[in-house]
Amino acid sequence: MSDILNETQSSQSYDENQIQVLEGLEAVRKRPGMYIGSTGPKGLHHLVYEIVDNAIDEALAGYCSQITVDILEGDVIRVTDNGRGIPTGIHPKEGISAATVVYTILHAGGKFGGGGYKVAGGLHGVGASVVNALSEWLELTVKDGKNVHYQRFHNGGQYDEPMKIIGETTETGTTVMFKADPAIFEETTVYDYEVLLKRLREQAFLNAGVKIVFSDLRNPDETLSETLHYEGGIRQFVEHIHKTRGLEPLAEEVIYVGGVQGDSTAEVALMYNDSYNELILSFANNIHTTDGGTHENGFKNALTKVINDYGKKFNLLKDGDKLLGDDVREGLTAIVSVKLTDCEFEGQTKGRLGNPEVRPFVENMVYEKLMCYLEENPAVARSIFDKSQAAQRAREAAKKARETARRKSAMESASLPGKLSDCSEKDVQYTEIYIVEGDSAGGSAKQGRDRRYQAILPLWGKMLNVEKARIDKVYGNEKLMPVVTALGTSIGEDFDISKLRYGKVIIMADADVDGCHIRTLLLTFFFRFMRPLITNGNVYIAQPPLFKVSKGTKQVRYAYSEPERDKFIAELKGSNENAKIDVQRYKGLGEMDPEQLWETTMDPETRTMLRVTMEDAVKADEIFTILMGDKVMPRREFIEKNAKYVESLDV
Ligand code: TSJ
Repeated sequence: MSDILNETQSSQSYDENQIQVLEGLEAVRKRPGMYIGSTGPKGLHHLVYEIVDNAIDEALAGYCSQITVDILEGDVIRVTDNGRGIPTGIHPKEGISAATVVYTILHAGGKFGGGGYKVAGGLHGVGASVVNALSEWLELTVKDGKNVHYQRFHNGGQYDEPMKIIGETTETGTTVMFKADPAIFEETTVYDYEVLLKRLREQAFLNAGVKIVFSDLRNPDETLSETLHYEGGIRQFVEHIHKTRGLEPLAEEVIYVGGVQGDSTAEVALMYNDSYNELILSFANNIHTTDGGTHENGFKNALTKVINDYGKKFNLLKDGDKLLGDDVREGLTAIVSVKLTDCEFEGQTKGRLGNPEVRPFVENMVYEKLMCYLEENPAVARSIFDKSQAAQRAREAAKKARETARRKSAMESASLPGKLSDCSEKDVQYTEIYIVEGDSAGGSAKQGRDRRYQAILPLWGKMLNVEKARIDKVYGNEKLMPVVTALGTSIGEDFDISKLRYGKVIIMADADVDGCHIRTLLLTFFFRFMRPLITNGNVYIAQPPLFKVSKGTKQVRYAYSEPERDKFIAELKGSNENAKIDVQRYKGLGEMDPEQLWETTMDPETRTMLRVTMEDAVKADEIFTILMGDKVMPRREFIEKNAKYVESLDV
């Protein structure tokens, strides 16, 4: 910002500024998705992150010790920091307050959350104008140690008066208060406390020492509040994950390594637990890189190399024997966080870090420092090595089990499961498989389907506790094996997407607790053993209607939510207040006859389906871990927090 301030050019009038402002911000209002991803709940929450990120920058620059975030009545957000305060002096080029510039001029390359983000001493205010553009109103208050400056914007960034002084103060800081515009966020403008809490907590972990006080003041009878302040940074992030998931750590302390190269920093915190799962969360400039990238690859390479070299050095590993990446990452929880002056985000969802120089930087740093740590802590080193070797042995045993299973199925020659009703088409471009829980629903689906393109696989048998099961347990499991053979891809290391027999894999289950369970189980299973199916976008969740609203036998509507049900009731009633409207609540798929099921849920022309994202799968995996894990406390906490989800569940 200071280089903008140094430019000297002729001032413009307020009128001219207003026009320029409206043109810039109008572009944001016309295509909000380009700037915040979506206008759904995700985009709504993004507004808060964007404002908070600016305050965090001020904290990282060393000028701010506390950030306060409040959800006020009416879903108004207020963010306050005790930093230097956005500069309020007159901007020489624009002729208005610099703070007004931050809020009304769209910054070049300021694509939300990505692009032109800079750490420490960099580009403050990116995104503030976007939030302003998408707000019904926004108020900015800046304290500079002398005066209190104030300005109000309305209708997406318009203002009637310039920034003005409204009082005196000895304090410094910035306060932003805004109300998201319901005309933009049509679906909802209601914030989810847990969603904001999770992200703010994550930011507090990633920026050690930054103190964030988060409160929800919407309910006058019950204020929710949390102070998020972690001097231990990502070390505490790893501890937090273990605690909330009920995982038993292998060693007492979290291992932490970090380094600096030029303007870049990298840090890694890691810990092993007694589960068989791997969880690596990576971040670049505090942005979660869901698809990993060069920083994550550098870390993984280093870890594999360190543990192998350690084994060789201390004669724990026989000549020619090698531990693979999957072996050394079994039961690992790790956070990888890098901060760079310029991040390149790649891939369709921009979820992967691309900077090539980051891989060797992280790889060398982790290799050297982790090797040092292991040599200084032989007991910890030994427990990690032994665990990796146990994983390697299990992998070999699993391979044998796989080969036996393959031979067996080849001998029985019944390669496709008996309950599968296959489709006639073979081209995966057109085919889909419905995985259906419950025999009666399976029957309706089988009769209602288009047999040319739609295959039906009803599921039966007891649930498998995947949490404590290694991959060898999947082979021979009566519930999951039919899914594996029907899809044709195999699992784990053997997974081969080119063998997939259906382009769409659709989970169809009731909207009740059992349905929830089967969805969670299948998503967790796909996430752990057939992950490319999810990243490739092949997995869907069918959306059966919840209500049938009818007037007589001719006028029938299907509603997928309660508001929709009420809308249809009103429409069918029309002006005839006495009309008899029949409302049927579907408790399960089994209550629908084949025609209804086809019409409402399976007909590609009329159905709606949800495509499963990695995020959904990660969530399912988390829920599964907690529900099936053997720790009582996290499970109880989870059930208390998610009472709605687990309503009648007797765990
Ligand atoms: F961007 C924003 F408006 F959304 C926003 C900015 C929101 C919040 C809650 C805080 C902030 C913010 C910005 N807090 N602190 C600052 N600091 C500056 O803008 C600043 C102050 C002084 C100097 C300087 O060089 O003297 C430079 C900057 C960038």
